[in-house]
Amino acid sequence: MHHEQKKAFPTDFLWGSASAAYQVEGAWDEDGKGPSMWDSFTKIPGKTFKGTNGDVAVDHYHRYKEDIALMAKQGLKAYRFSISWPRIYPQGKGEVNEAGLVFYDQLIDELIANQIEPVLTLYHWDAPQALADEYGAWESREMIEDFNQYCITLYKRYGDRVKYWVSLNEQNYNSNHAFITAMHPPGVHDRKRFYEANHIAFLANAKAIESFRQYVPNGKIGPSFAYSPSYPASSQPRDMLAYENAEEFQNNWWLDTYCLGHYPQVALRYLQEHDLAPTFEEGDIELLTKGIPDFVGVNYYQTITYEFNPIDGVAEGKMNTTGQKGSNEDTGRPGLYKTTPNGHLETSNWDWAIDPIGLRIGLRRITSRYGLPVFITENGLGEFDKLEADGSIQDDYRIDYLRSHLEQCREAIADGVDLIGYCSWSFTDLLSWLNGYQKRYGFVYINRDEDSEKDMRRIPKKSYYWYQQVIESNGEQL
Ligand code: BGP
Repeated sequence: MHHEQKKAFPTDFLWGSASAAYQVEGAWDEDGKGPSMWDSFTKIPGKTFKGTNGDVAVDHYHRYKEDIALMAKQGLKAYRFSISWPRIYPQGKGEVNEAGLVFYDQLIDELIANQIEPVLTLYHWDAPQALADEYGAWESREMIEDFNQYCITLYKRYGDRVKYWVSLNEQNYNSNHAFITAMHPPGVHDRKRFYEANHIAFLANAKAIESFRQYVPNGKIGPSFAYSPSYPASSQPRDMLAYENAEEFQNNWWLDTYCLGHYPQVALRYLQEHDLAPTFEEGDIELLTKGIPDFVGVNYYQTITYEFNPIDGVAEGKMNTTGQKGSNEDTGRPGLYKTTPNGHLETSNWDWAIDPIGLRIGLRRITSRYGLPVFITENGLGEFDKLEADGSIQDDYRIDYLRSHLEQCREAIADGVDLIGYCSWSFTDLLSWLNGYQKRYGFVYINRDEDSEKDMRRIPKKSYYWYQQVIESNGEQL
């Protein structure tokens, strides 16, 4: 008789949840912290939803003990957070700010005291404004060594207690918005500068990993990639070609370079032909091959479907940052591809396709192509939540989202994916870079909105208790 093997999560699976410094900490100018590029950018009128910024955020800087107590009560096994570079180096380099290091000492120690594995992100977009002023941050190769020195400081300080490290968070998504859509700092529309800055970020990532080997030899490190696996809109060959183009330019451009140490050939050739290719200097190729990670960090929210886009076709379309369903516009590169809604999938109010099987597909693609372990460093649903009169938040839609994605993780593990952990986005509600506070992701509701900080009370949602029993049963009870 055929006996199906029981599908299960490994016993040491890291059941986690995530955040990022700028989105939770607040205390933007306290204890010697210097300004980041986001501190400046969010103050420019019209850049963020209702002019929101992270000056106070959800006040995690002052309330981290309360937040960690809630993590411990939930049974969380891992917490992914990021370090604010200008809290450590207010000027980006040079003199180190001891008070900044002490804050993260305390955070890490508190996590460990509660048996929660710290997962430390070195860079989640908040580069020091001083380096932007001095040499244009990611547009200069000086960034590589300054980032390396900052990382070495953290390796030396926390390497004894932190085993899991994320190098760059969503280099792809961040540089796309920084240099193409102009929605992230420095707010530029220039594809050539995009490829140049992105190349420098690859080198910085590789350099940081090379140093990691020396200072934290027993640790594990990898970048977190914003992974939206591509689908073709149809089996028409020209849609298939558009899908291949998108996969190459939107995904493999990063994944291959991280994991294989070189750019995908056809895409590189196209960029050379169009005077868009990044500038290679001597030693670049060698450095990239030294940056092969221990795992691929995956931030998964959705798949994206592509179709043929003529040479005079669609370019940048507007992105839904209001939660008004249906307001997202298609976006593309003329002659290569354009996005199109996938009629088979439901979407969130921010028009993100909900596709749990897409996660399984993505995990398998990474496994087969690179043979590396995977760590899901973000996955979650941003939605409007309602604080009921009885003080509860009934976020069943979020439970459905997370459950269906975890079911596909279990399938992927059975398929042979070496999945070491899963961090939901996010633990508490927090500031969305472009969508304010109304697009909520947390297990824990924060009582504040765009108009008022209110009391910032922490209230566990229904999903908090659901995840609690998921962890307790090691994923058997989803
Ligand atoms: C990722 C970022 C996170 C987080 C998340 C949700 O791109 O790494 O920092 O913001 O997406 O995105 P959003 O807040 O735009 O809904």
